[in-house]
Amino acid sequence: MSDKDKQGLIGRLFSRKKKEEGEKPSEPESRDALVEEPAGTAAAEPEIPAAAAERQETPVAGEASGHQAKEPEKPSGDEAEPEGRESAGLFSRLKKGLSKTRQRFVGTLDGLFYGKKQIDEEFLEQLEEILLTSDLGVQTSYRLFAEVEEKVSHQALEDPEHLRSFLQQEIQKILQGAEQPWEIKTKPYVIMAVGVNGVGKTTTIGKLAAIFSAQGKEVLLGAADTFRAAAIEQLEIWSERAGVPLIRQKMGADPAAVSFDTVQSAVSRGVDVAIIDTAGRLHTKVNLMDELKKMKRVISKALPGAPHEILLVLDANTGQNAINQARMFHEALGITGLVMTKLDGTAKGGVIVGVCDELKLPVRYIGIGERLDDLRPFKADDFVNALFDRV
Ligand SMILES: Nc1nc2c(ncn2[C@@H]2O[C@H](COP(=O)(O)OP(=O)(O)O)[C@@H](O)[C@H]2O)c(=O)[nH]1
Ligand SMILES: [Mg+2]
Repeated sequence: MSDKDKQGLIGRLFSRKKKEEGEKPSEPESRDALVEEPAGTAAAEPEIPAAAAERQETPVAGEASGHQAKEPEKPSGDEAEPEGRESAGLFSRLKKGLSKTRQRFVGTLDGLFYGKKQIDEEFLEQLEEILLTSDLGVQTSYRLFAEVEEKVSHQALEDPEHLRSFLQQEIQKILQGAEQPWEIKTKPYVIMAVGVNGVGKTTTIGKLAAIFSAQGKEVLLGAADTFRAAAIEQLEIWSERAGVPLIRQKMGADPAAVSFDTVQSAVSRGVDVAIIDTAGRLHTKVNLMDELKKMKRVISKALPGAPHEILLVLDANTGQNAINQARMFHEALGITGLVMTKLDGTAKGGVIVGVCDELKLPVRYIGIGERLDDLRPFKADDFVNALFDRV
Protein backbone atom coordinates (compact mmCIF):
# COMPACT_ATOMS: atom_id res chain seq x y z
CA MET A 1 0.00 0.00 0.00
CA SER A 2 1.45 3.39 -1.00
CA ASP A 3 1.72 6.32 1.42
CA LYS A 4 -0.99 8.06 -0.55
CA ASP A 5 -3.34 5.12 -0.12
CA LYS A 6 -2.48 4.95 3.55
CA GLN A 7 -3.36 8.59 3.99
CA GLY A 8 -6.63 8.05 2.15
CA LEU A 9 -7.44 5.19 4.48
CA ILE A 10 -6.64 7.12 7.63
CA GLY A 11 -8.46 10.20 6.29
CA ARG A 12 -11.60 8.15 5.78
CA LEU A 13 -11.24 6.67 9.22
CA PHE A 14 -11.13 10.07 10.79
CA SER A 15 -14.04 11.45 8.82
CA ARG A 16 -16.07 8.43 9.88
CA LYS A 17 -15.02 8.91 13.48
CA LYS A 18 -16.09 12.56 13.37
CA LYS A 19 -19.43 11.56 11.87
CA GLU A 20 -19.97 9.04 14.64
CA GLU A 21 -19.04 11.49 17.33
CA GLY A 22 -21.65 13.82 15.89
CA GLU A 23 -24.23 11.06 16.02
CA LYS A 24 -23.69 9.99 19.57
CA PRO A 25 -21.35 11.59 22.03
CA SER A 26 -19.68 8.70 23.77
CA GLU A 27 -18.91 10.74 26.87
CA PRO A 28 -21.82 12.96 27.72
CA GLU A 29 -21.02 16.05 29.76
CA SER A 30 -23.28 14.79 32.49
CA ARG A 31 -20.81 12.02 33.22
CA ASP A 32 -18.22 14.60 33.86
CA ALA A 33 -20.53 16.42 36.23
CA LEU A 34 -21.08 13.23 38.15
CA VAL A 35 -17.45 12.68 38.87
CA GLU A 36 -16.27 15.98 40.27
CA GLU A 37 -14.05 15.49 43.25
CA PRO A 38 -16.10 15.54 46.45
CA ALA A 39 -15.40 18.41 48.80
CA GLY A 40 -12.93 17.52 51.45
CA THR A 41 -11.01 15.01 49.37
CA ALA A 42 -7.69 16.69 49.79
CA ALA A 43 -5.02 16.24 47.19
CA ALA A 44 -2.49 15.47 49.89
CA GLU A 45 -1.75 11.91 50.94
CA PRO A 46 -4.47 10.96 53.43
CA GLU A 47 -3.65 10.18 56.96
CA ILE A 48 -3.88 6.48 57.32
CA PRO A 49 -7.15 6.08 59.18
CA ALA A 50 -6.23 4.10 62.25
CA ALA A 51 -9.58 3.94 63.90
CA ALA A 52 -11.76 4.88 60.94
CA ALA A 53 -14.23 6.65 63.18
CA GLU A 54 -16.80 7.07 60.45
CA ARG A 55 -16.71 3.49 59.38
CA GLN A 56 -19.99 1.72 59.23
CA GLU A 57 -19.71 -1.87 58.49
CA THR A 58 -22.56 -3.65 56.85
CA PRO A 59 -22.94 -7.08 58.32
CA VAL A 60 -23.30 -10.17 56.23
CA ALA A 61 -26.50 -10.56 54.24
CA GLY A 62 -29.78 -9.93 55.84
CA GLU A 63 -28.66 -7.95 58.86
CA ALA A 64 -28.59 -4.55 57.19
CA SER A 65 -31.49 -2.20 57.67
CA GLY A 66 -33.77 -1.31 54.79
CA HIS A 67 -32.95 1.49 52.39
CA GLN A 68 -34.38 3.24 49.38
CA ALA A 69 -31.86 2.22 46.77
CA LYS A 70 -33.03 0.94 43.45
CA GLU A 71 -32.86 -2.84 43.31
CA PRO A 72 -30.14 -4.05 41.02
CA GLU A 73 -31.40 -6.35 38.32
CA LYS A 74 -32.09 -9.81 39.65
CA PRO A 75 -29.70 -12.56 38.74
CA SER A 76 -32.34 -14.96 37.52
CA GLY A 77 -31.24 -18.36 38.67
CA ASP A 78 -34.71 -19.58 37.74
CA GLU A 79 -33.83 -19.23 34.08
CA ALA A 80 -30.76 -21.41 34.38
CA GLU A 81 -30.02 -23.79 31.53
CA PRO A 82 -30.78 -27.44 32.25
CA GLU A 83 -27.83 -29.75 32.99
CA GLY A 84 -26.27 -31.30 29.89
CA ARG A 85 -27.48 -28.61 27.55
CA GLU A 86 -25.59 -26.03 29.53
CA SER A 87 -22.73 -25.36 27.16
CA ALA A 88 -24.96 -25.26 24.05
CA GLY A 89 -27.27 -22.93 25.94
CA LEU A 90 -24.38 -20.70 26.99
CA PHE A 91 -23.11 -20.52 23.43
CA SER A 92 -26.49 -19.61 22.00
CA ARG A 93 -26.85 -16.92 24.62
CA LEU A 94 -23.43 -15.55 23.70
CA LYS A 95 -24.48 -15.60 20.05
CA LYS A 96 -27.70 -13.81 20.88
CA GLY A 97 -25.80 -11.23 22.90
CA LEU A 98 -23.39 -10.58 20.05
CA SER A 99 -26.07 -10.54 17.34
CA LYS A 100 -25.93 -6.80 16.59
CA THR A 101 -22.15 -6.78 16.34
CA ARG A 102 -22.32 -9.90 14.17
CA GLN A 103 -24.85 -8.25 11.85
CA ARG A 104 -22.86 -5.07 11.55
CA PHE A 105 -19.48 -6.62 10.97
CA VAL A 106 -19.65 -10.21 9.80
CA GLY A 107 -23.12 -9.72 8.27
CA THR A 108 -21.78 -6.87 6.14
CA LEU A 109 -18.72 -8.92 5.19
CA ASP A 110 -20.94 -11.80 4.12
CA GLY A 111 -23.03 -9.36 2.11
CA LEU A 112 -19.88 -8.39 0.24
CA PHE A 113 -18.77 -11.99 -0.22
CA TYR A 114 -22.15 -13.24 -1.42
CA GLY A 115 -21.98 -14.56 -4.96
CA LYS A 116 -18.42 -13.28 -5.49
CA LYS A 117 -15.93 -15.72 -6.91
CA GLN A 118 -12.79 -13.65 -6.92
CA ILE A 119 -11.04 -10.80 -5.20
CA ASP A 120 -10.67 -7.75 -7.42
CA GLU A 121 -9.90 -4.09 -6.80
CA GLU A 122 -13.50 -3.08 -6.25
CA PHE A 123 -13.92 -5.92 -3.79
CA LEU A 124 -10.87 -4.76 -1.84
CA GLU A 125 -12.16 -1.19 -1.71
CA GLN A 126 -15.42 -2.37 -0.25
CA LEU A 127 -13.64 -4.62 2.21
CA GLU A 128 -11.52 -1.69 3.34
CA GLU A 129 -14.65 0.35 3.96
CA ILE A 130 -16.23 -2.46 5.99
CA LEU A 131 -13.16 -2.88 8.15
CA LEU A 132 -13.06 0.86 8.80
CA THR A 133 -16.70 0.96 9.85
CA SER A 134 -16.52 -2.06 12.10
CA ASP A 135 -15.24 -0.43 15.31
CA LEU A 136 -12.12 -2.54 15.31
CA GLY A 137 -10.09 0.63 15.76
CA VAL A 138 -7.81 2.56 13.42
CA GLN A 139 -4.63 0.58 13.95
CA THR A 140 -6.22 -2.83 13.87
CA SER A 141 -8.38 -2.13 10.79
CA TYR A 142 -5.39 -0.76 8.99
CA ARG A 143 -3.17 -3.68 9.93
CA LEU A 144 -5.75 -6.30 8.95
CA PHE A 145 -6.42 -4.62 5.62
CA ALA A 146 -2.70 -4.29 4.88
CA GLU A 147 -2.26 -8.01 5.60
CA VAL A 148 -5.13 -8.90 3.28
CA GLU A 149 -3.68 -6.73 0.52
CA GLU A 150 -0.29 -8.28 0.96
CA LYS A 151 -1.67 -11.80 0.74
CA VAL A 152 -3.87 -10.97 -2.25
CA SER A 153 -0.91 -9.47 -4.11
CA HIS A 154 1.03 -12.70 -3.57
CA GLN A 155 -1.92 -14.83 -4.63
CA ALA A 156 -2.01 -16.30 -1.15
CA LEU A 157 -5.67 -15.36 -0.80
CA GLU A 158 -7.66 -16.02 -3.90
CA ASP A 159 -11.33 -16.28 -3.13
CA PRO A 160 -13.69 -14.53 -0.72
CA GLU A 161 -14.37 -17.67 1.32
CA HIS A 162 -10.67 -18.06 1.99
CA LEU A 163 -10.50 -14.38 2.91
CA ARG A 164 -13.37 -14.78 5.36
CA SER A 165 -11.55 -17.54 7.21
CA PHE A 166 -8.32 -15.57 7.11
CA LEU A 167 -10.00 -12.61 8.85
CA GLN A 168 -11.63 -14.92 11.35
CA GLN A 169 -8.26 -16.48 12.18
CA GLU A 170 -6.53 -13.12 12.55
CA ILE A 171 -9.22 -11.86 14.91
CA GLN A 172 -9.09 -15.11 16.81
CA LYS A 173 -5.32 -14.75 17.26
CA ILE A 174 -5.74 -11.24 18.66
CA LEU A 175 -8.42 -12.36 21.10
CA GLN A 176 -6.57 -15.50 22.13
CA GLY A 177 -3.76 -13.26 23.33
CA ALA A 178 -6.23 -11.64 25.72
CA GLU A 179 -7.47 -14.91 27.19
CA GLN A 180 -5.21 -15.57 30.12
CA PRO A 181 -5.97 -17.44 33.31
CA TRP A 182 -6.87 -15.16 36.19
CA GLU A 183 -4.85 -16.59 39.01
CA ILE A 184 -5.97 -15.60 42.46
CA LYS A 185 -3.03 -16.88 44.40
CA THR A 186 -2.36 -14.28 47.08
CA LYS A 187 -4.58 -13.93 50.12
CA PRO A 188 -6.18 -11.47 50.41
CA TYR A 189 -6.21 -10.77 46.69
CA VAL A 190 -7.13 -7.11 46.28
CA ILE A 191 -9.00 -5.92 43.18
CA MET A 192 -9.61 -2.26 42.45
CA ALA A 193 -12.29 -1.65 39.81
CA VAL A 194 -11.97 1.54 37.75
CA GLY A 195 -13.56 3.12 34.71
CA VAL A 196 -15.76 5.85 33.31
CA ASN A 197 -19.12 6.52 34.93
CA GLY A 198 -21.95 4.16 33.99
CA VAL A 199 -19.82 1.47 32.33
CA GLY A 200 -20.95 -1.21 34.77
CA LYS A 201 -18.31 -1.21 37.52
CA THR A 202 -20.61 -1.68 40.49
CA THR A 203 -22.76 -4.27 38.73
CA THR A 204 -19.66 -6.18 37.65
CA ILE A 205 -18.26 -6.11 41.19
CA GLY A 206 -21.55 -7.46 42.54
CA LYS A 207 -21.55 -10.25 39.98
CA LEU A 208 -17.88 -11.05 40.62
CA ALA A 209 -18.60 -11.23 44.35
CA ALA A 210 -21.32 -13.79 43.64
CA ILE A 211 -19.06 -15.74 41.27
CA PHE A 212 -16.12 -15.85 43.71
CA SER A 213 -18.44 -16.77 46.57
CA ALA A 214 -19.89 -19.63 44.54
CA GLN A 215 -16.31 -20.84 44.05
CA GLY A 216 -16.00 -21.04 47.82
CA LYS A 217 -13.92 -17.91 48.24
CA GLU A 218 -14.51 -15.46 51.05
CA VAL A 219 -15.12 -12.02 49.62
CA LEU A 220 -15.17 -8.52 51.08
CA LEU A 221 -16.39 -5.45 49.21
CA GLY A 222 -15.25 -1.86 49.73
CA ALA A 223 -17.55 1.04 48.78
CA ALA A 224 -14.95 3.58 47.76
CA ASP A 225 -17.32 5.33 45.35
CA THR A 226 -18.26 7.80 48.03
CA PHE A 227 -19.39 10.45 45.61
CA ARG A 228 -23.08 9.53 45.69
CA ALA A 229 -25.03 7.89 48.49
CA ALA A 230 -26.85 5.81 45.87
CA ALA A 231 -23.54 4.30 44.76
CA ILE A 232 -22.86 3.00 48.26
CA GLU A 233 -26.41 1.67 48.56
CA GLN A 234 -26.20 -0.03 45.17
CA LEU A 235 -23.08 -1.91 46.29
CA GLU A 236 -24.71 -2.69 49.61
CA ILE A 237 -27.59 -4.40 47.82
CA TRP A 238 -25.14 -6.46 45.81
CA SER A 239 -23.24 -7.39 48.98
CA GLU A 240 -26.47 -8.63 50.53
CA ARG A 241 -27.41 -10.50 47.43
CA ALA A 242 -24.01 -12.20 47.22
CA GLY A 243 -23.95 -12.71 51.00
CA VAL A 244 -20.61 -10.94 51.46
CA PRO A 245 -19.68 -8.17 53.91
CA LEU A 246 -19.14 -4.57 52.84
CA ILE A 247 -16.86 -1.87 54.20
CA ARG A 248 -18.34 1.57 53.83
CA GLN A 249 -18.08 5.06 55.21
CA LYS A 250 -20.30 8.07 54.84
CA MET A 251 -20.98 9.64 51.50
CA GLY A 252 -18.25 12.16 50.67
CA ALA A 253 -15.63 10.30 52.72
CA ASP A 254 -12.12 10.07 51.31
CA PRO A 255 -12.15 7.11 48.91
CA ALA A 256 -8.51 6.40 49.77
CA ALA A 257 -9.48 6.02 53.43
CA VAL A 258 -12.30 3.61 52.53
CA SER A 259 -9.86 1.62 50.40
CA PHE A 260 -7.35 1.48 53.26
CA ASP A 261 -10.04 0.33 55.64
CA THR A 262 -11.21 -2.36 53.24
CA VAL A 263 -7.76 -3.80 52.76
CA GLN A 264 -6.94 -3.68 56.46
CA SER A 265 -10.19 -5.43 57.23
CA ALA A 266 -9.58 -8.02 54.49
CA VAL A 267 -6.23 -8.82 56.12
CA SER A 268 -7.62 -9.06 59.64
CA ARG A 269 -10.61 -11.20 58.59
CA GLY A 270 -8.45 -13.45 56.45
CA VAL A 271 -10.75 -13.21 53.41
CA ASP A 272 -9.63 -14.48 50.01
CA VAL A 273 -10.66 -11.57 47.82
CA ALA A 274 -11.37 -7.87 48.46
CA ILE A 275 -12.99 -5.85 45.68
CA ILE A 276 -12.97 -2.08 45.86
CA ASP A 277 -15.50 0.00 43.93
CA THR A 278 -14.47 3.48 42.75
CA ALA A 279 -16.37 6.48 41.43
CA GLY A 280 -16.62 6.74 37.66
CA ARG A 281 -14.39 9.32 36.08
CA LEU A 282 -13.34 10.53 32.69
CA HIS A 283 -9.92 9.31 31.67
CA THR A 284 -9.13 12.88 30.56
CA LYS A 285 -9.56 14.46 34.03
CA VAL A 286 -6.11 14.65 35.52
CA ASN A 287 -7.20 15.43 39.09
CA LEU A 288 -9.60 12.49 39.13
CA MET A 289 -6.99 10.15 37.73
CA ASP A 290 -4.63 11.42 40.45
CA GLU A 291 -7.25 10.48 43.02
CA LEU A 292 -7.10 6.89 41.74
CA LYS A 293 -3.30 6.93 41.91
CA LYS A 294 -3.59 8.04 45.51
CA MET A 295 -5.99 5.18 46.27
CA LYS A 296 -3.57 2.75 44.70
CA ARG A 297 -0.70 4.07 46.86
CA VAL A 298 -2.76 3.90 50.02
CA ILE A 299 -3.87 0.33 49.24
CA SER A 300 -0.24 -0.67 48.90
CA LYS A 301 0.51 0.90 52.28
CA ALA A 302 -2.21 -1.20 53.85
CA LEU A 303 -0.88 -4.33 52.15
CA PRO A 304 2.44 -4.33 50.28
CA GLY A 305 1.96 -5.78 46.81
CA ALA A 306 -1.72 -4.78 46.66
CA PRO A 307 -3.74 -4.01 44.63
CA HIS A 308 -3.09 -7.26 42.82
CA GLU A 309 -5.52 -6.42 40.06
CA ILE A 310 -6.54 -3.06 38.67
CA LEU A 311 -9.58 -4.00 36.69
CA LEU A 312 -10.71 -1.58 34.02
CA VAL A 313 -14.37 -1.86 33.11
CA LEU A 314 -15.21 -0.76 29.56
CA ASP A 315 -18.65 -0.36 28.00
CA ALA A 316 -18.79 -1.77 24.45
CA ASN A 317 -21.35 0.92 23.54
CA THR A 318 -18.63 3.55 23.64
CA GLY A 319 -17.11 1.98 20.52
CA GLN A 320 -13.64 3.18 19.63
CA ASN A 321 -13.59 5.56 22.58
CA ALA A 322 -13.06 2.45 24.72
CA ILE A 323 -9.60 2.18 23.18
CA ASN A 324 -8.72 5.72 24.33
CA GLN A 325 -10.13 5.03 27.77
CA ALA A 326 -8.07 1.86 28.05
CA ARG A 327 -4.92 3.60 26.91
CA MET A 328 -5.25 6.49 29.35
CA PHE A 329 -6.29 4.44 32.38
CA HIS A 330 -3.42 2.09 31.62
CA GLU A 331 -0.92 4.94 31.42
CA ALA A 332 -2.11 6.39 34.71
CA LEU A 333 -2.50 3.23 36.76
CA GLY A 334 -1.07 0.19 35.03
CA ILE A 335 -4.23 -1.77 34.29
CA THR A 336 -3.86 -5.52 34.81
CA GLY A 337 -7.19 -6.79 33.50
CA LEU A 338 -10.28 -5.78 31.56
CA VAL A 339 -13.99 -6.39 31.66
CA MET A 340 -15.99 -5.44 28.56
CA THR A 341 -19.65 -4.96 29.44
CA LYS A 342 -22.84 -4.44 27.45
CA LEU A 343 -21.78 -6.44 24.42
CA ASP A 344 -25.47 -7.24 24.14
CA GLY A 345 -27.54 -4.50 22.58
CA THR A 346 -24.65 -2.82 20.75
CA ALA A 347 -23.32 -3.18 17.22
CA LYS A 348 -19.98 -1.81 18.37
CA GLY A 349 -18.68 -4.97 20.05
CA GLY A 350 -15.90 -5.21 17.46
CA VAL A 351 -14.03 -2.73 19.63
CA ILE A 352 -12.95 -5.57 21.91
CA VAL A 353 -10.65 -6.66 19.08
CA GLY A 354 -9.08 -3.19 18.85
CA VAL A 355 -8.67 -2.94 22.62
CA CYS A 356 -6.98 -6.35 22.79
CA ASP A 357 -4.80 -5.66 19.77
CA GLU A 358 -3.59 -2.28 21.02
CA LEU A 359 -3.42 -2.79 24.78
CA LYS A 360 -2.37 -6.45 25.00
CA LEU A 361 -4.15 -6.78 28.34
CA PRO A 362 -6.07 -9.82 29.54
CA VAL A 363 -9.84 -9.71 29.26
CA ARG A 364 -11.15 -11.33 32.45
CA TYR A 365 -14.87 -11.26 31.86
CA ILE A 366 -17.39 -10.01 29.32
CA GLY A 367 -20.92 -8.76 29.99
CA ILE A 368 -23.60 -9.90 27.57
CA GLY A 369 -26.70 -8.93 29.54
CA GLU A 370 -28.01 -7.96 32.93
CA ARG A 371 -28.41 -11.44 34.39
CA LEU A 372 -25.86 -12.71 36.86
CA ASP A 373 -24.76 -15.44 34.46
CA ASP A 374 -24.38 -12.86 31.70
CA LEU A 375 -21.02 -11.95 33.16
CA ARG A 376 -18.89 -14.59 31.48
CA PRO A 377 -15.25 -15.57 31.71
CA PHE A 378 -13.74 -14.47 28.40
CA LYS A 379 -13.21 -17.36 25.99
CA ALA A 380 -11.66 -16.15 22.73
CA ASP A 381 -12.66 -19.15 20.63
CA ASP A 382 -16.29 -19.06 21.74
CA PHE A 383 -16.40 -15.33 21.13
CA VAL A 384 -15.03 -15.60 17.59
CA ASN A 385 -17.22 -18.59 16.74
CA ALA A 386 -20.29 -16.73 17.98
CA LEU A 387 -19.27 -13.69 15.96
CA PHE A 388 -18.55 -15.53 12.72
CA ASP A 389 -21.33 -18.10 12.98
CA ARG A 390 -23.38 -18.05 9.78
CA VAL A 391 -26.81 -18.78 11.18
N1 LIG B 1 -27.28 -4.82 29.02
C1 LIG B 1 -26.29 -4.78 29.91
N2 LIG B 1 -26.34 -3.89 30.91
C2 LIG B 1 -25.31 -3.87 31.79
C3 LIG B 1 -24.20 -4.75 31.68
N3 LIG B 1 -23.34 -4.45 32.70
C4 LIG B 1 -23.89 -3.45 33.40
N4 LIG B 1 -25.08 -3.08 32.87
C5 LIG B 1 -25.99 -2.01 33.30
O1 LIG B 1 -25.32 -0.75 33.20
C6 LIG B 1 -25.87 0.16 34.15
C7 LIG B 1 -24.77 0.90 34.88
O2 LIG B 1 -24.09 -0.01 35.70
P1 LIG B 1 -23.29 0.41 37.03
O3 LIG B 1 -22.72 -0.85 37.58
O4 LIG B 1 -24.14 1.22 37.94
O5 LIG B 1 -22.15 1.33 36.41
P2 LIG B 1 -20.97 2.12 37.15
O6 LIG B 1 -21.35 3.55 37.15
O7 LIG B 1 -19.75 1.88 36.29
O8 LIG B 1 -20.81 1.55 38.52
C8 LIG B 1 -26.76 -0.69 35.06
O9 LIG B 1 -28.11 -0.47 34.71
C9 LIG B 1 -26.35 -2.11 34.76
O10 LIG B 1 -27.39 -3.04 34.95
C10 LIG B 1 -24.18 -5.68 30.57
O11 LIG B 1 -23.24 -6.46 30.37
N5 LIG B 1 -25.25 -5.65 29.73
MG1 LIG C 1 -20.86 2.48 40.34
